[in-house]
Amino acid sequence: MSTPRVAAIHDMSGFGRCSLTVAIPILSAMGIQCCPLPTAFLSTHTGGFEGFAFLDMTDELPKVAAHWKSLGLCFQAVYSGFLGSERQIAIVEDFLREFRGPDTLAVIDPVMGDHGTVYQTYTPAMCAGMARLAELADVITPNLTEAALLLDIPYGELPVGEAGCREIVERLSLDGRRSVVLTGASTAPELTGAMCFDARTGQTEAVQTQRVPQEFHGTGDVFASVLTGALVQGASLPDAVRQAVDFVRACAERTARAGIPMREGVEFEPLLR
Ligand code: PXL
Repeated sequence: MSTPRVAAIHDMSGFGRCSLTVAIPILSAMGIQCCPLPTAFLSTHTGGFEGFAFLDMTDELPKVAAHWKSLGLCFQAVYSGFLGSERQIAIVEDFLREFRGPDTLAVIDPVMGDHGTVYQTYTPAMCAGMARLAELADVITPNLTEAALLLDIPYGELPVGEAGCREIVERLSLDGRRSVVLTGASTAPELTGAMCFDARTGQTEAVQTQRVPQEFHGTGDVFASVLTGALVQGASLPDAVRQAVDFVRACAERTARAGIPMREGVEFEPLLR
């Protein structure tokens, strides 16, 4: 069997371990060819840094898609995350329509914010567009902040606890047609992980691990990259979520022990093997 191929539509941030600097190494280590479509080039990510350089790549995306189409490329998965402008939403929608075959998996990480706050470069129109884009997904991977934005309810009014997380993923499933993996979902104070709704089975399941009592930047990107890799390898949704939860926990534990500043992301490199 040839090496599976994933189109990864995220930003490239030079420092801070997120998006493409996470997706490329993780997918490669999982034996998957990662073909990046950078949505923007930044000096750092926008969480915890000020004065970052930001080059919007919107105009390049359709040219990349057209060239790839002329080469007859196919992808086992299209995996999108942080977008650089409102116009990119329609471009990613077009990319999905162009490149989606009957077996192509569409994983959309609706990256918009964290800890109840929307990221600096996201406008309300971009958030509304992200919700529309996410309707095309087979699997979405929101955190709690993004779940509130997708449901169009204030962060403080999200349903809470294990029952609340179950309700959130079921409400986000588009009547059971879309799989939902809610990250940062916790069923007990000492635990964290994900709550997932699997559209293939109709089952909702919590996947939990011991909480590392510290926040880290970029864990959502590490999580969604491992999840995408495992799904492309043929894992079931709950098994892919388990792999992602366990890998993020291992990275978080190591990073906390090393005392690395939150904004530098998690030290996943030593654990890639
Ligand atoms: O981790 C999500 C993310 C991705 N890309 C950029 C970001 C963020 C979150 O802050 O700023 C550029």
